[in-house]
Amino acid sequence: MPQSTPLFSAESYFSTQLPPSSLEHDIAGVKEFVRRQKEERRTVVLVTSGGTTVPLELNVVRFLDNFSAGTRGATSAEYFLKAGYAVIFMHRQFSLQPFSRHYSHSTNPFLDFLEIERGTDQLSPVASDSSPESSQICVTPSKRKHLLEILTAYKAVYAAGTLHTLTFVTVNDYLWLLRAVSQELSVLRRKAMYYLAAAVSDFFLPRQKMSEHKIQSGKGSLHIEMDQVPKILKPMVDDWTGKDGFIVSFKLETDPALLVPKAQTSLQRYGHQVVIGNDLNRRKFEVVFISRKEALSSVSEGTSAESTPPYAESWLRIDPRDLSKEIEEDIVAELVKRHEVWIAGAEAPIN
Ligand code: 9Z3
Repeated sequence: MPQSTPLFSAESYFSTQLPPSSLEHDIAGVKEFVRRQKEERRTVVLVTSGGTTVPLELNVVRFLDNFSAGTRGATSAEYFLKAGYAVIFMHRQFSLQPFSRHYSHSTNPFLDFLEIERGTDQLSPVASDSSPESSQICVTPSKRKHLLEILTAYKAVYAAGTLHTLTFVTVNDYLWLLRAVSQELSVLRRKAMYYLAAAVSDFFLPRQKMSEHKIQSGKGSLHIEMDQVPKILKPMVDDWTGKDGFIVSFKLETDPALLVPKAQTSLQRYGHQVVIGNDLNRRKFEVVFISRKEALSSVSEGTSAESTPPYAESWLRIDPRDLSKEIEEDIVAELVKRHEVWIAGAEAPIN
């Protein structure tokens, strides 16, 4: 009978896997950011975004990756900022970011809407002068309105200091950062929201089992046995955030029949506030909110509870043909409403 490896608990994971070298520095930055937001009495949301990698070697040449461009996280972060939240944006290095996402190199390269206006050469008025001093860079007129809107929002956020960015690459970086950031943010108690949109690998290779150098070919097929990534939502709810945080996780499935049951199981198992289920191919225009029924009783109508007790199942849909609308706008509006109810339900007043 094959021997099964014991599962990693969160505790055994953190006692055997090494923290990223930038952790201390990153957390000092988060501490300062949270201190300032607390002083200014803002609500803060941690948004995680993008896929996590699983390296196969210590000197990494190959790795597995999880699907995610970071659209959900980057777009949602913008709507949270617009709603007055301060945002800790923890994302996969090089995945999409709030504001700059509108000008992604592949879908809307910014060089394509810049134009050069050249001055005239004084000595030879016919030839145009291509020196940098006499050239101006302008935005194509048709793109100006949109750019101005984005740039204005971006500059306002930076002037207010309400966006703090952190990066991860591997699932190990992600887990260490998530724990440390959650612990820092927990000082805000119910005024902190955790919006876990990053695509997190379910499996990983513990460093003790990794080959130091590049895995060599020549021995036929490659067999790798991976361990399960510990289920960190439970300690996150109970310990890291002291049961006070408003925690929203995402459940990604490709089989529509599994979406609601898996989201319900997740909520039941971890006891957090909301699971948002999304089908890979429909995620841009349809999501389902799963939450406990009693938690919804004081939220305004507008979402239809139609599932079996004790869970409320509310579908949020937009017209897939309307490209000017982003579903994240409605997701964030709904969560902001629910978070207000959560804050109002605190036993002791929150500063
Ligand atoms: C999601 O489900 C996100 O909505 C997407 C966003 C990754 C689908 P894009 O970045 O995609 O807009 O391209 N994120 C969570 C996925 C996840 O890893 N969930 C885990 C699970 O389903 C645990 S919470 O088991």
